Amino acid sequence: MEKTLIILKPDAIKNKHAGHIISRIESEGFKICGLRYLKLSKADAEKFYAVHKERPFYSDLCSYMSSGPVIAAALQRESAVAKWREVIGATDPAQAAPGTIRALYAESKEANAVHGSDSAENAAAEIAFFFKESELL
Ligand code: 3AN
Repeated sequence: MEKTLIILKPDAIKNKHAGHIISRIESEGFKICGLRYLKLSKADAEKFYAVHKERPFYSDLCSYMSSGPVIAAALQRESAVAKWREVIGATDPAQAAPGTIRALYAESKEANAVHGSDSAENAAAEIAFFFKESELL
C-alpha cells in the first residue's frame, strides 16, 4: 500500500467543494490516514513549494496557498500517487479530463482546487511536513 499527500486548496474550501472532494476520496477507494484543517503562513507555503522556487509563479503561488484555510490529508491506496493524479487531472483545468476534480472544481492553473504528490518519495516528505508519525492512523 502506498501513501500520498493531498491538499484541498483555498479555492476548494472557499467555493464549498470540500465535501464533494472528500466524498470522491472515499469513492475512489482511498483510506484517510491523517486529516488537518489549517491555514499555512507564507513561510510555510514557501517551504512546502521550495522545489518550485525558480519558477515565475512561485511567489504568487505561495501567497495564494497562504490566503485562506486548506485541508491537508494523507491518503493510502494501492498506487496512491498515480491514482490521485489520475483523479485530479491536469494542472491546468482547461486541459483536465472531463470528470476529474480539477475539471469539475478548479478556477485556474494557480487556484486548481487540489494538490497531489508527484512521487512516493515526495509523498513521504510532504506527509512529514504536515503530520507527525503518531498522528497517522
Ligand atoms: P501539479 O500540482 O499538477 O503537480 P506542478 O507541480 O507543476 O503541478 O505545480 C505546482 C503548483 O503550482 C500547481 N498545483 C499550481 O497551483 C501551480 N502552478 C503550476 N503551473 C502554474 C502556472 N503556469 N501558473 C500559475 N500557477 C501554476
